[in-house]
Amino acid sequence: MNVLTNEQLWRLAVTTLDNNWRQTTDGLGHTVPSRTLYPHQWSWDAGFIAIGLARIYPARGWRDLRSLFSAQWDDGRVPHIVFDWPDGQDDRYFPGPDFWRSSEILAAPPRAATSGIVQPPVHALAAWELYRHAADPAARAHAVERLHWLYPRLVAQQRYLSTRRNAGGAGLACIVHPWESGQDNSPAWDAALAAVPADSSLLDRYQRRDLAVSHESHRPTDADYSRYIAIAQAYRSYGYADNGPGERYPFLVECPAFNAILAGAEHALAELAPVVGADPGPHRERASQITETLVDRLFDPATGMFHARDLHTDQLTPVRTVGGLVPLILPELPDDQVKALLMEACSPRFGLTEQLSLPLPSYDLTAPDLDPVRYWRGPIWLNMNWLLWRGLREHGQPGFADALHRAMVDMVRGAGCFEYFHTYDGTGVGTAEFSWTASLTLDLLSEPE
Ligand code: 9WN
Repeated sequence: MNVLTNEQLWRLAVTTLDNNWRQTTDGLGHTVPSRTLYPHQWSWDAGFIAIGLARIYPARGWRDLRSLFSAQWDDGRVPHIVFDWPDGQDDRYFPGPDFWRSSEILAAPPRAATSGIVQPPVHALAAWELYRHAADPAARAHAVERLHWLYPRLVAQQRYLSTRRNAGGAGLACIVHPWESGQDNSPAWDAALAAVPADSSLLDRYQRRDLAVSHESHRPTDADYSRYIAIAQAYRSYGYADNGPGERYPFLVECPAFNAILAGAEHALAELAPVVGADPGPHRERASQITETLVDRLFDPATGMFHARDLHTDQLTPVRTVGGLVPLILPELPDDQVKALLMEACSPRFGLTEQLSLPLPSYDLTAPDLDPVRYWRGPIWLNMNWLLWRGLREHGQPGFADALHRAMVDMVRGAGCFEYFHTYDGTGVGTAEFSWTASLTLDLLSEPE
């Protein structure tokens, strides 16, 4: 692919999002992450997508959020996938509706079949970006009207994550499946996953669909996939209830990026609350509490970064992954942790400099098991770097922020809107025409260095 000018890159990103828009029969419509690999609506993708749509088609951004939150469960959980088709009628993605069986489990099923797990709550931030970029009085009025609908649903989502998912009892949300982190195959989960037996017979019963459209060397292994299925099945077998004893959940982890995004959502809600006549105070308090607990429980002074805590063993995972740098997005992160994260980001493990040529990898560059093309085990993701860029700006680091901005835009300029990028040369890996790469590129181009 030729290196694109800014105008060409902008057009490519807009076309990618246009091609991935899907009008659904219920009239709502949404953007799919990818027409081939992920042909439905995904939760945190919808948030990142709306952030870019705020720059070109805000009404569509609000529709994406509306589609997702119309499938919110009564307990406040926002499912990680909203399916386009009714139960069992399509097999383009596994696990589909007939695996998750949301309609059998819920007393009041939402408008669509969904999965039963969640993803990081980036949606309040997306709503704030849509609101703050509303350019004229009509757009602002539309945003206010949309917020009156969305704000209570965002609050319910936060309540679900902060209470029902507080399995560790300290006030952080736990994840019950690696897919809930959004960084599915990250080495951060290896230790916790090793305790889950890999039952290969599950792959005789269920067929992976991802390998039909992407290369085996880029995707999680069969052993990990069979663990993913077993963990999801266990959660389903308890009706996706979150109040059982810990042993019920084969995987029970506190993820630093997930909880940083949870606290970030409270900050965004504090901005949005006055727009709908609500009190921002409780949101600010919760943001501060989560930030404090995150530092207490997930920061390791020995490594100078954040790590996931396995609630079964009460141990922090030793590996260093990009998710452990994401708490940098938090405005109230104490100076000591900000300094430590900057030092870690600038170490040979993540390679941040003011002259960097490629954005930060998903995994420690010095780790012997880094794989430059396999899913979350080394390659570069635009959404994680976009979060870090926001964190660098938040903490007064314009030199690093601008360098990272340049590296992100140049990588997509050279490779196109791929799902992720090769650790060492930035070539595109995974599925092409990936929505959040397109949308966050639009955000970056709209916010020059
Ligand atoms: C499982 C859709 C999703 C992203 C995740 C990414 C990947 C799914 C998969 O794709 O996960 O949810 O099948 O691998 O890891 O972050 O939301 O783009």
